[in-house]
Amino acid sequence: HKETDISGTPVLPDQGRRNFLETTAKATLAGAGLAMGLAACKSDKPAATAPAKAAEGDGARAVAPGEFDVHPGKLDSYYIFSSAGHNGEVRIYGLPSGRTLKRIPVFNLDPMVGWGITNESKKIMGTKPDGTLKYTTGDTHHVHGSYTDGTYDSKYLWTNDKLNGRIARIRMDRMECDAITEIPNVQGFHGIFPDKRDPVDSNINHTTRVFCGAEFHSPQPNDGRDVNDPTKWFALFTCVDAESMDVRWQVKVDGNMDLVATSYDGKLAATNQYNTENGYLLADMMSAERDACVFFNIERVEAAIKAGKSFTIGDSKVPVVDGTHAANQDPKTALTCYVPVPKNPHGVNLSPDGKYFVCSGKLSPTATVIATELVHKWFAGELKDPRDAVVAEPEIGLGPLHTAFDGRGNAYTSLFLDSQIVKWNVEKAIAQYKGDKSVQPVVDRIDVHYQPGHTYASMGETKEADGKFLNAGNKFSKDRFLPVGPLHVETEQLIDITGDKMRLIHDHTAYPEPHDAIIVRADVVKTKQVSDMNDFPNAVKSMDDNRVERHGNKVFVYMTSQAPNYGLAEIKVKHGDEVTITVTNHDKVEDLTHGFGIEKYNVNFIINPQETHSVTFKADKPGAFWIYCTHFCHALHLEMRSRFIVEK
Ligand code: CUK
Ligand code: CUA
Ligand code: CA
Repeated sequence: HKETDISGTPVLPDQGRRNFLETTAKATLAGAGLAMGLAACKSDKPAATAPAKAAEGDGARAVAPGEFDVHPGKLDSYYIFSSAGHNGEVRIYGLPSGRTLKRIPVFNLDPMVGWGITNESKKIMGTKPDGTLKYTTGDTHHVHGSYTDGTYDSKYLWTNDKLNGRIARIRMDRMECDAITEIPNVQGFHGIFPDKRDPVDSNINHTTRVFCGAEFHSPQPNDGRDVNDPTKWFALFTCVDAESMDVRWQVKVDGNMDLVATSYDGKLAATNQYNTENGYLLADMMSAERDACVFFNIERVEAAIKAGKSFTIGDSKVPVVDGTHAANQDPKTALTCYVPVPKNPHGVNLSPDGKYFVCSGKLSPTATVIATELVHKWFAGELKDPRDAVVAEPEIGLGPLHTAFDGRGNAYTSLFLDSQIVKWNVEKAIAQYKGDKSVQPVVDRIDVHYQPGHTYASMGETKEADGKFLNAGNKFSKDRFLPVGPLHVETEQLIDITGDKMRLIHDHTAYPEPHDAIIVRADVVKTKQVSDMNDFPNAVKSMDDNRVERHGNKVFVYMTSQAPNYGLAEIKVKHGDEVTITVTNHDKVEDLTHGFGIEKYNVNFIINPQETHSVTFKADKPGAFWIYCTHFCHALHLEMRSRFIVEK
């Protein structure tokens, strides 16, 4: 197997990586105009004081063959719940194997499941008055789970749709999307994070709110009247109710939002801002030396809304409060605290002990450590300058994006430009910032392949961070897998972080394009393998209930499935009828899913054991059309058929 450089010239393996990096880094710098932004770095090398990086595959550190194998029939010890980017779905992988376990359709269409085809899924996705879907695309970036006592409770996952401004919820017992809410007056809804307890009521020690950041500012209201007036353009931070999925409130902010993190005490939500300049153009967005990480005082925001200090925008009924600098000058009443951080940060992550928020300056080779306690002090009027909440700002390498934690005081930051994960010690970084020149916060580096976006650790976003596995979600795979044409698969790399040195365990593929994920201990996750028929209000409960009912030109077909038969061998309707077919799967055996497809009618969905799904469509083609089971279920699966007869 020969490695080639970007021009196709065969080269030695290590050179291949280096050449590629240089070419990509240069292209990235030139293309995005980052050279200008990085002027402050003065060097294209990691900080000179950093320890030399250990070569990948170093014999002493290499992972022994089979060390992390999950043998046939054995189960993984962790789940990864991952976003899928502009594919619009959420995915589940097993770790350490990297096996794909499930793809959960959310904002996208999925003909296997019938997502976007069944009436039940269309109701969740949202329809226009004519019954067709309002949106058929989405862009998921972040997936986060609901919390109880500071760790995952396996109840819900939430994900964002950056493209159409929607938040979706997945119920974890079935691992299916059960609610989607469109957030008013936002564009570029990017960061999302659930709270971990109530800010006031100490009895509520679980998630009840989900916070959403909007990355793009837009005219408010956005009805065409103020498109040319920059003063009318602003972005909103949104709170959604975890149970009802209703939008509770919004906060007007200066600048934009990117990612979101929340404190363990329920009192703070944070979001990094890279466009404090409110720029429309790249150069404008990079013009300020510092941007910010803005903290929201949740208790005060909700008190302000209760006191009626809110307004509404356009047709939206959602109360909005003013969180801008100008309106929040007095710390003792402020709703927001803007902590300055270096140029265009990307990512904000909380340490598992809850003490520090880490916000990386994408265009600065640093990570900024902000003490939770000091942000509280600022809100109490006991800290003069929000910048004083910064307790460390170590130089860690080029293009720092996201930070993960091992629960032992170490942080792991993805370095997009350096194509590395850098491990650094938070307390050492604090000591260095205080003036101790003898400490070096960076303790290890590992090459990843290539250009990592998010990195995340096992249970790393909970109080139970266990420091076992770290995943690097890389944006370029180049030469890591068999070539499959111009679109490359992405590389997910699993790293062992139990020792002093990080060790690369293996690569697994991911169809473009995951961004973020969480790694959850397998024993935490509780799912049902067979549904309860009573959870489906339209279930055809008895095998004797198979029937066709006509109401004018509307025909309702009620049928069952039980391997290898459908409850009706024939369905007769008239050309032009509106047909609704409801199918209940009476099989109780785990894994005994049936499919339901109608030839030429573009109808296709599955029915898991004890579940019910329905479709509605127009019988617009006369003739006889086979209905067949699309999901392999039985030795007589091919014979599992029925006829759809449309009479002229
Ligand atoms: S983002 Cu993609 S690498 Cu949307 Cu969390 Cu940073
Ligand atoms: Cu039922 Cu295949
Ligand atoms: Ca900026």
